[in-house]
Amino acid sequence: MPQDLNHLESVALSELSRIETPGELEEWRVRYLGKKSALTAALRSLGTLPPDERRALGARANDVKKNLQSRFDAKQQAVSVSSIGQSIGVAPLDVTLPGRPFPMGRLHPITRVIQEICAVFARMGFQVIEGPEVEKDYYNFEALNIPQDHPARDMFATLWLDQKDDSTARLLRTHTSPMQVRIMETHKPPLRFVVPGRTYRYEATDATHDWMFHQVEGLAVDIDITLRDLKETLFEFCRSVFGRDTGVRFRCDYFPFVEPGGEVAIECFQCKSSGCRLCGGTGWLEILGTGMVHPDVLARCGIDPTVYSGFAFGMGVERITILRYGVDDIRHFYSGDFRFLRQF
Ligand code: FA5
Repeated sequence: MPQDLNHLESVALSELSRIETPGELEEWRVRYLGKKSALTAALRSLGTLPPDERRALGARANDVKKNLQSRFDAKQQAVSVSSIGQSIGVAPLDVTLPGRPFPMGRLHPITRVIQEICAVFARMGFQVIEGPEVEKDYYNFEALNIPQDHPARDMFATLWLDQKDDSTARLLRTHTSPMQVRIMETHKPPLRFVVPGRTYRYEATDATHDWMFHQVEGLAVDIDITLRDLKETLFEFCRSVFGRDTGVRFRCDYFPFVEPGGEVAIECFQCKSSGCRLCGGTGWLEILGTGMVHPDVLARCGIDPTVYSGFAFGMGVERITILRYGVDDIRHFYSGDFRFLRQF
């Protein structure tokens, strides 16, 4: 009987030394340490032996069981470590290797320029507010002194959402100026607001025109606001965004909702004002329309034009980004081409 136990122990240990997987190890445990194993049967049969034999054989059987159990525990640990190593495919793990680079996302250039524009005006005391892209005829046109059939509607080729000719007809806003009216209807002067947002026009595209583009509207209403405030605010804006050395041109223009009206243009970065495809040969890129808020518009919004005056402007964000970063065509911005976008 002791010889049987010695044989059993040496066979079990030699099999254990060749085991490599958790499955094989479990089979081994059932075979040598399980309830139906030869060792368990030997321990159970001890009661049938005479006392002397029982003591000696019992001690030996328990030794064998303890030895097999402790060798099993050690093997179980080794097998589980190596199976983790295999499953992650790195054995051993080199913790000194540099980490894998994580591709960083970035803001679209238009988003960045909108944030920059708003930050410049925030420093001058303007609040930022947003408004609806689906607008009513009333806010986009009528309240801005552009009634039905007014020729100035041709300045804003419109994408209509309703087929009716009244002030409730819905459209995709052609400019951010409707927000002038919404702000003046709901806030009391003094007012200083900028409104960034998307605008839409039913227009053919070229290097400086798209059918969807962004504007930032500006509105300031207070006692004693003059054209001088308007010019100084806009020149300060141009100096902040384009630097002191870039040429800025201010000249008269017509918009029905301002009087007088004007426009600001920046010298073309591509040809240095000598004329090229980008600036249409003029040497200048128009970035914004502006003017003193028309007294009729103030009155329509419940603000007394004999007490208050104000200025407004609407700037094209894509045009400013073109000039800021030297982009040669507005259509790059929404082409979804990562080779273009990764440059910013
Ligand atoms: C307007 O939209 C007026 N609402 C601006 C205004 C506001 C005037 C307040 C007076 C007082 P205009 O159509 O010129 O004006 O557009 C303003 C700016 O938007 C332009 O100077 C230009 O920078 C930009 N812009 C106009 N059309 C396009 C277009 N199709 N694609 C890209 N940018 C455009």
